[in-house]
Amino acid sequence: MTQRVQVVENILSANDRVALENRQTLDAAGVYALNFMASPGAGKTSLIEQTLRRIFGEIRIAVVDGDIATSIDANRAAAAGALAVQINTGGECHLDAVMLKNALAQIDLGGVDLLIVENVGNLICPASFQLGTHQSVLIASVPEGDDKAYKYPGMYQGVDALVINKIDLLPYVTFDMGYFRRGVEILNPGLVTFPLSCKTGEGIERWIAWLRKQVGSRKKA
Ligand SMILES: Nc1nc2c(ncn2[C@@H]2O[C@H](COP(=O)(O)OP(=O)(O)O)[C@@H](O)[C@H]2O)c(=O)[nH]1
Ligand SMILES: [Mg+2]
Repeated sequence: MTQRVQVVENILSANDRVALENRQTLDAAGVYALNFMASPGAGKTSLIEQTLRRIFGEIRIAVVDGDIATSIDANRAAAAGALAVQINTGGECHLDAVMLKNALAQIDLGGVDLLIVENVGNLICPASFQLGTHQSVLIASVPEGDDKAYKYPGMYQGVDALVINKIDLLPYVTFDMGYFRRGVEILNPGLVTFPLSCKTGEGIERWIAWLRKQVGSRKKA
């Protein structure tokens, strides 16, 4: 048992070293990077598409998509106008810093203002692996249920912003927003939160305004 814990600690600290290198690479190029995490189907790729639609031509975006297989999401991001790189993890349930490092090597970072990393859909493993991104965003969605913060505290504790997607489905799904938000508040007090719908567009402008501010505060010299 002790040996296993030791091995896991070593893997995580090796990962953290590469994450630091990634951060230095991003900073040197003046790129602001976000790590999108969520369950499968919460709307990560949809939010990337909606974001691109609104800031294309204003902020230069690259997307790194992580999935266990296929390039469906990178194709969607590329179709929406992003420079997109797909990482297939071959079964791993999360991205790690080495995978991002290899993806960064394929991108001309000098031509990028914002990098969005779409992590593998999973509320557990991605929370344990730093990538070197500046901030992480959790995309929750209404049909997942209002108890997810209580059930996946590690994920909710570690993020810098929370999107609550699919609010267009609130009339059809049992989802107590007060109960959900109380769970989030206990784990991550004051967390900036964006209820929105990628389908109707409601709430997205507030998210875009936040994003513009984050990118603007790290503008290339
Ligand atoms: N009703 C509704 N459906 C959505 C919304 N956002 C995404 N979807 C749908 O949810 C499914 C999964 O979305 P996707 O972006 O692929 O999720 P991902 O797996 O997290 O990247 C797709 O069928 C989307 O059309 C939303 O705001 N409202
Ligand atoms: Mg996706």
